[in-house]
Amino acid sequence: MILGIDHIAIAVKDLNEAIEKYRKLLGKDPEKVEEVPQEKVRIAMFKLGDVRIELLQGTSPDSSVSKFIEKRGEGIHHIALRVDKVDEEASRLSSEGFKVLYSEARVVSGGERKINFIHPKTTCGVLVEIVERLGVSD
Ligand code: CMX
Repeated sequence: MILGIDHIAIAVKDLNEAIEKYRKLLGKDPEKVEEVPQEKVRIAMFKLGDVRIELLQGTSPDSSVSKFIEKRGEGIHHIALRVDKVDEEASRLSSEGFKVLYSEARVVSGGERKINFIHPKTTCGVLVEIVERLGVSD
């Protein structure tokens, strides 16, 4: 089941500079800055009510975020939908004709989140992440 929007992710060239900009824009510090090696990114999460803004920088030239910036420049990279069970949603979406990118959902952030992605070609040009927050109530 889709529970709501978890976060909106913005691809940036320089995470530290982007954090400073968004700290001023939002008037708060990020709740978390971390590397997600499975996705070859460093991220900063700013929590705004129930939704987060995620800033993303690729950590290598073959990172999908680095390739995105190379092709399109900085900007909105994906929208993440919070779900209760990521594997069930991936199966449902796949059976509805959406292209699910990972055959197995990935557990990231020290076991905090389990994620998968839907190819933008099947979602009107927007990369969609589905995310289950494991053992967290907020
Ligand atoms: N949003 C919308 N369109 C995108 C896109 C994005 N984020 N990334 C790529 N595309 C488009 C490209 O513009 C291209 O369109 P055209 O064919 O019209 O030129 C098409 O999709 C294919 O693009 P590509 O450059 O060939 O890119 P790849 O096929 O190599 O990869 C994708 C695209 C979506 C499969 C890949 O980025 C992916 O696997 N993403 C999921 C993982 C991910 O994004 N991880 C980083 C975030 C992790 C996190 O938040 O923790």
